[in-house]
Amino acid sequence: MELPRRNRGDELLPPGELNALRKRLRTTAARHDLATVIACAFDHRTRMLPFIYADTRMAPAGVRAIGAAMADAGFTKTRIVLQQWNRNFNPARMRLDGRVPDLFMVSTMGMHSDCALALIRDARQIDAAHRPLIIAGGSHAVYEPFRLFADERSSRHGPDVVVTGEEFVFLSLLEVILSFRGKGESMRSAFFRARDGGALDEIPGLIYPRGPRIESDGIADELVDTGVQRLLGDLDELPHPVLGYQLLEPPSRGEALSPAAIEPGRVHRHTPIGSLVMTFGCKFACPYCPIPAYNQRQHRLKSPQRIADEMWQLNKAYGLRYFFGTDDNFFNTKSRTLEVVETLASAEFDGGVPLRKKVRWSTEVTVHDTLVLKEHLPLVRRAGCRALWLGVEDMTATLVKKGQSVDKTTEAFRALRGAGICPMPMMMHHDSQPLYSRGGSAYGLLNQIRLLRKAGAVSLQVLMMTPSPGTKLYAETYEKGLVLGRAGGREVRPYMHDGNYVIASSHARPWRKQLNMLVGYLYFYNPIALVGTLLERKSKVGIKPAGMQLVGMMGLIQTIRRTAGWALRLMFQRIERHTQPPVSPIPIRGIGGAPATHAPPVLVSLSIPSRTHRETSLPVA
Ligand code: B12
Ligand code: SF4
Repeated sequence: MELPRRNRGDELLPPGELNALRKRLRTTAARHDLATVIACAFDHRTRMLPFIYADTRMAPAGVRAIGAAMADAGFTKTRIVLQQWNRNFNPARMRLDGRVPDLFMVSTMGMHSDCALALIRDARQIDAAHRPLIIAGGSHAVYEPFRLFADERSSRHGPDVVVTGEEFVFLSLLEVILSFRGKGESMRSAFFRARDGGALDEIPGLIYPRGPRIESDGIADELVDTGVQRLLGDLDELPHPVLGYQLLEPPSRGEALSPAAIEPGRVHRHTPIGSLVMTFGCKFACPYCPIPAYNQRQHRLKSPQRIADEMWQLNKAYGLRYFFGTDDNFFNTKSRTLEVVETLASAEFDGGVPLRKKVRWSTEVTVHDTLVLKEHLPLVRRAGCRALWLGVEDMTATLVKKGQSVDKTTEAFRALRGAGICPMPMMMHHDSQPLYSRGGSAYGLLNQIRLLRKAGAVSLQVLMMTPSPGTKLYAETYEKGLVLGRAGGREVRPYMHDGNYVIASSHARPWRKQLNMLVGYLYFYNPIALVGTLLERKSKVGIKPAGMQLVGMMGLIQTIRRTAGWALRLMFQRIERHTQPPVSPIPIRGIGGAPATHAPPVLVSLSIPSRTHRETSLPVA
């Protein structure tokens, strides 16, 4: 089920609303000496292709954005802890400025949610008198917030509140709590008073638990959903990302926090790639993708000048040289893209130093829009772009139709290579695609990989079609009995929802799909291909393809190590399947009798997700 759309014309915040809120908070901050820890949940079992390097060497933008919003408002006693770098961090032992923090926040994607729930459980061990207010957010909170309360391992102990939105929602919540907070009162106590006064219900984008035992032992009887957030339209109103990087906890094996954040001069060593928000949204409407609905069908933008300034400031403050745009489809609008790349190509700072000499960037686009911008690709390169990730999915458009075809993909890849930009295809393997197809057909996985390599692909991503929460296809995939719950007694946990495991399939032999992905990677990343790329190193993309081959081969070893066991279970052991999507064991309601906007597609009282499995004889694809 997609996130519902707000009323037409009411999707976006009025211009200036976030700026005004930031200004108001700055005047309040001096009266509240807050200490805050923001943790980014990361499940190390997800470390494999195709994200093996980017997953730990790029400090995620979500936690940095929330940290930047705190620092911008004047709450500089804030620390960002990445489980990517601090896997033993234990919130029960955290001290900042010599005390237990006032706020403990957790950001998580769906596949890292086991770790997020463990962090929340640990934080709840702090005695009630000193316990921080616990807030959860991030993409898992956006699409399936109820699961943060419905975990069978946490027996209904969740965060105090979940933010299903962005900076504006979080800062509005903070403002309301601070307006209730008495001198010396804890943030938790002020939060409960704000909740009881009905003040939270005025902020769309929250889910909070209620029940007589919430304050003492955290057990929820119901969840209250305040609705779908209003989105920020003008991204120039966001706090500057330079603020977030100064809050990063240094990597360590310890459980507690270090006395200080990473020194600015060392930031680029730990996070050599900086993720950067440039645009949000995409004009397409692929049924397996939650992005258009999340963005309320809007395309949200930062001005070209602001993007240039952010790159420059981040380079100056931290030595960051490589950026990855968090765009859903950077080329979405031609005129707008041209404005950005023209500005980046010509921007100069500090009395004439060209930005393009200092920074390089990459991002995500579509094949369709790459062709629309074909003649401008040399300008895109002059603007500093060196690689573009493209959702090729299935080149023959059998699985997904968004205007791609073998010829168009080949044309787009050749044009990119011709301009000196690395094309990085993202493919989706699916039940009806064979490993190899005969007779000149381009349908098979290996046939397509071969075509992509010939067209100039520099890296490869092959993921199995996996149901994504917040999409039209999500509930249906479960209801059709395609989603696996267990194989050979091993339960499918959230970390396996990363596209690397076959966890949704109607194929008679799903293990084949698992092995197909490995064969596909092996066909692309191997020593012979490495030699080929070295021989071609004088092309416009230089030795980048050889570098990607090395990263790919290392990542492939990890991928085989992690997923081969699952293939064997699929091959030899009994498979159990889900018959319904994840449910909320806790009832969830909207405000004033309205239906909950973030409720699960099926609401079943007091059932436990892992019991929704059934054994099947497998339907044949
Ligand atoms: C960049 C990116 C990546 C990078 C991440 C690198 C990094 N370390 O940062 C890479 C390429 C590695 C990656 C990989 C994957 N990704 Co990805 N990725 C994105 C992308 C495009 C941008 C994320 C981002 O930085 N956004 C900008 C920041 C500012 O926004 P944000 O993270 O949403 O945070 C905001 C709010 O959520 C909120 N918030 C966030 N945290 C918190 C915490 C608190 C306490 C509060 C109050 C608020 C809050 O405030 C923030 C500011 O507005 C998103 C799509 C999107 N447009 O968001 C997908 C997305 C996050 N990825 C997704 C997925 C599924 C994956 C993969 C599994 C691959 C796949 N199968 O598609 C892998 C997982 C790899 C791994 N081991 O983690 C999904 C997650 C879905 C889910 N339910 O969680 C998303 C949402 C795309 C989608 N399908 O919709 N990804
Ligand atoms: S083109 Fe990509 S971002 Fe756009 S809707 Fe399709 S999958 Fe989502």
